[in-house]
Amino acid sequence: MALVEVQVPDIGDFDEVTVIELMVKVGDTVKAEQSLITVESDKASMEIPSSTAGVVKEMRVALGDKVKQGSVVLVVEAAGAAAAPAAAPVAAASPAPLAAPVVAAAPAASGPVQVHVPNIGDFKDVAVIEVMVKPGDTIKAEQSLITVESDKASMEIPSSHAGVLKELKVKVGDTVNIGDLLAILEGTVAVAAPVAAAVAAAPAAAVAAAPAASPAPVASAAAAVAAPAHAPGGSTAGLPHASPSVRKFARELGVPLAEVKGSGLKGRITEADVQAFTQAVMSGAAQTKAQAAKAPAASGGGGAALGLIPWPKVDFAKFGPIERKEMGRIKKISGANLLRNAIMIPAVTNHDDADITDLEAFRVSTNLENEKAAKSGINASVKVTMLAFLIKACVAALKKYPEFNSSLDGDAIVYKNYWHIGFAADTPNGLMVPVIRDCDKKGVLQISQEMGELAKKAREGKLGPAEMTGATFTISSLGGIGGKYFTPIINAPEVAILGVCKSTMEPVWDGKQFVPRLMLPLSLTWDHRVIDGAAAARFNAFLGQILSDFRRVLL
Ligand code: CAO
Repeated sequence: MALVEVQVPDIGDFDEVTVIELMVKVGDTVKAEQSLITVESDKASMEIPSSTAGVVKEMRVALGDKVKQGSVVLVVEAAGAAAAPAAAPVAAASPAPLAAPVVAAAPAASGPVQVHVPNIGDFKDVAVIEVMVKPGDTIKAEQSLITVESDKASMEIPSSHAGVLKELKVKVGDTVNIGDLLAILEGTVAVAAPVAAAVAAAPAAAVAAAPAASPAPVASAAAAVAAPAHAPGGSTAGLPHASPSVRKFARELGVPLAEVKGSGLKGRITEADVQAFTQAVMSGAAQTKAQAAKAPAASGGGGAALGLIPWPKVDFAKFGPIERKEMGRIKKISGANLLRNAIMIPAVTNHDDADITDLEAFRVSTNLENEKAAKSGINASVKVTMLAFLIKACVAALKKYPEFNSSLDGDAIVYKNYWHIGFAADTPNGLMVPVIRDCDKKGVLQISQEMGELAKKAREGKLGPAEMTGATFTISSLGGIGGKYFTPIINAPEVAILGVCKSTMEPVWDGKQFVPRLMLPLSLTWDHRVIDGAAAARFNAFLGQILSDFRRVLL
């Protein structure tokens, strides 16, 4: 089988263009005419097709490379008779007279002048995807008026004259062809030099009819786009940075491209980005702006977007005296977050009990010793709370079951190799979640001290953003208040949260008799997309083992 070098065909007036997207890789099987790379100038982007069917053996270009006519894009092991002679330059017989001006110089005129779509090569019915001017604008000759796009290339169409735009004859979504009336200008001045209007020959259109075994089918596959050679101004800055085929792909899926984050060169949006965005929206991990605008408010108002019946409107004053108070900022923010997390996460809660009899005895004696030492001036008094032990125990469990220390990112699970633990703090302004960083590297005393400081700051409304972000797991303790079990709401993008209630002395059967043990109720809520029930039961059981014998933390 022959090795064929696929070259950049005649790309018209362009001297050098930048490779902005690689659409194939070594080992891929490509068809003749299949797009291989996307190249871009400041006025147009186009996909370069393969002249030959076969298997990609070698890539000769990388993202960011500059290429021109004749540059070798890649080497293909040609499939059978379809192989074109490797020596034949891809664009050798390119038919497109690209540099030739297609809009002749018009004589100077003072009356209205019609601006038509110039010769855009083989393109037919190209879509107008952007209108860059509006009536009343003063237009320079060669200034870009609109951007059109086929499935293989996009280009800006320049004005043949200078003048004031009186009427625009096209709008976004229209399709245009050579000769179509674009605009009417007044007070026009002819372009001194012949206008090198956009000329484009579809890379694949001409070759479509060429038989596979044709000795030189590649010539007619030449991609050729010539933008105005010296057109000033105008850019596609208002458009998302993406190749025509990606834009078409996004349109087909109904994806708002402006909301997709590009991972390609210079933030260019790739097909994979559009796919990832679609998956994120479909899985509920992300929302389009349109969806967000329809989303229910923090109070649960609305709900139409979810197909729910309207929120009941009741005149409470009819039934007795009332007092109405607007919610504070923190309550509103946390309310909106809690609502989203409650609706979007398929959450399940496992309840369990941990025997903390020995741990509580140790905690109490530690606090007594600390107090004594502080009184004798040996060290500052730090009160150790059960929550600090719980944080340390949770870190050990998170290390053993790393999926609990992860986040969902589209179809991927992101495992974090750091253990920053958030704890819910009840404040006069509402619920806040300060974060203690690197709990794996800190002892119980240090965690207790930091927790005290952060809780104080939270109550005083002095927490900074850095002290409330980056948590990998959260604990919500109602132990100082009461209750038995509850179902905490996961703090997205975390995937689990531990709720703890007040420990109580209970009779526990030790195999021979009931003995009094101090039991701590645990409620672990987890995201079923990432975690299974069995893993959650194991996590709780392991946590219980550690809390009943804290030496296990060292194992
Ligand atoms: N069982 C029994 N007693 C407990 C306990 C438990 N699980 N946890 C704490 N206690 C005791 C403490 O030992 C302390 O008693 P002493 O004063 O006799 O030593 C008392 O309860 C008060 O503890 P605390 O609440 O001040 O300290 P903490 O470390 O347990 O909690 C903080 C700190 C900031 C988490 C807590 O003050 C708080 O704000 N909790 C509320 C969290 C919350 O609102 N969660 C719900 C979120 S969902 O809306």
